[in-house]
Amino acid sequence: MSSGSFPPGFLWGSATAAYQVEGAAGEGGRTPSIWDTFSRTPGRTENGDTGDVACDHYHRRAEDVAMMADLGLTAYRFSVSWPRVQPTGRGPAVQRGLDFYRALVDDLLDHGITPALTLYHWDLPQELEDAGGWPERDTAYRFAEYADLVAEALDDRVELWTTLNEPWCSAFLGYGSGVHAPGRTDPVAALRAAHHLNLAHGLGTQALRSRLPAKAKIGISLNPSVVRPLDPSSSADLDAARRIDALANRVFTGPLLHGAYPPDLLADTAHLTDWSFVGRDDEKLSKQRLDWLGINYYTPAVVSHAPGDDVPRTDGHGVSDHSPWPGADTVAFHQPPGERTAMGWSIDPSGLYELLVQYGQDAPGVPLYVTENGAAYDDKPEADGTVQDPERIAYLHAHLDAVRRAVAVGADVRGYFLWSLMDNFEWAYGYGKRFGAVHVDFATQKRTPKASARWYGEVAREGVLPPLGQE
Ligand code: PNW
Repeated sequence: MSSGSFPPGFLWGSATAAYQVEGAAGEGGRTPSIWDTFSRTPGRTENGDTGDVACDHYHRRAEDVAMMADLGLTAYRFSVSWPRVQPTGRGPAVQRGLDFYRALVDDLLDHGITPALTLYHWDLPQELEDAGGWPERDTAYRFAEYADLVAEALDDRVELWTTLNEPWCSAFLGYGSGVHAPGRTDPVAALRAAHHLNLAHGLGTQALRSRLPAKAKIGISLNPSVVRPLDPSSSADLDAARRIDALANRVFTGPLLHGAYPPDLLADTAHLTDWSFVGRDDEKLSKQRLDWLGINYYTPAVVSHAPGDDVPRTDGHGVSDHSPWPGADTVAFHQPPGERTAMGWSIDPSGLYELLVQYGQDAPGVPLYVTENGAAYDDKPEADGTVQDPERIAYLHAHLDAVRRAVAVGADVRGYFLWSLMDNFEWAYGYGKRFGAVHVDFATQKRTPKASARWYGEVAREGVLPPLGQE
């Protein structure tokens, strides 16, 4: 039942992001991003952890790529640190910054690993934040310029290009609840940020397309919420789900796929803003042809209508007195019963299946990639040095099976990127949450592939999901 094969040419990858793995925060001309500023501010991250050193990937690039090849992985999704390439967010590129990514891409290609490059995984140059950040329109133009610089440097070597990773997190965790950098808590700023991220995607895609060869495929990675009403027979709960669907999903897919913001979103937030920051042609500009769409999935959301504003918030987005959901004060989030990961996120692979089927229909003809999926567990090395993580194997197995089932009913899924290649800086949670297939001892930087890494490598080599219990 759970065996079955994946399409030929399916990419078996892992993913990381620059700030989470690179370290070398002050080297090569790199200046602070909003995540440097945020993580160095007392109280913002668990234990005061920062990405100053992280996995030291900046210096261990070659061995990390060799390790991926060794495991049998065929693709690698990484992000470019904007302040490494263009320190102030303006002006010419720093060659030393570009050289690191050229070398990384060369190493990957030498090992037969397909590079998938993300331009923006949350590390905005601090100078651009000082000028107003994503709530300001200019940041979208700065992003397009930066996209052009990276494209010029790597055009012939990278085929899979991503403009933005999870703009929802950038906008609503960064400017709404403030649990992510830059830590602002202003619902209107969050909505403005969402819009300028949509615009940045449009302008950035145009910049990439005019620079890159036709074989380059340009997409975006979203983290759609699978929103479930607590009581499907309650019209109030259904309306709560509709509101969250608008704020989590359609605020992006509206402009990106259909060229317009959904009217219900504008109505739900009308008491906060008249959306006059949306320029006349912006929505059309945001809608560029997508060569592929990336889906990041971890857990579904269960919501209900809750009158009154002292609703407990267990939405799994970190601790804050401020909501990441502008105008949705009467929505409560519920923890579904059943197993959870170390993040407290419930495990539900059917959400991934639903997303792939739904986006296959919403974006007809657009190939899909699962650009992130994975789980954090409290992994510890055994006395013999191995790391046994049967829970992660079970998680991956169930979610890969969901991918396979979606493919079987016609979803055009071309690859899967496990989050993450290795344990790394898990944003506000610091180094305490381990998502890696490879264990990292942060005191020594020693990498140890966990049992799940071997298991996943085997799946990648065979292109087939073995029945569970055969690992
Ligand atoms: C994603 N949420 O982050 C990111 O793309 C990764 O960098 C990150 O390490 C990974 O998922 C695991 O967290 C998210 O609160 C962070 O809904 C928070 C949320 C979603 C995704």
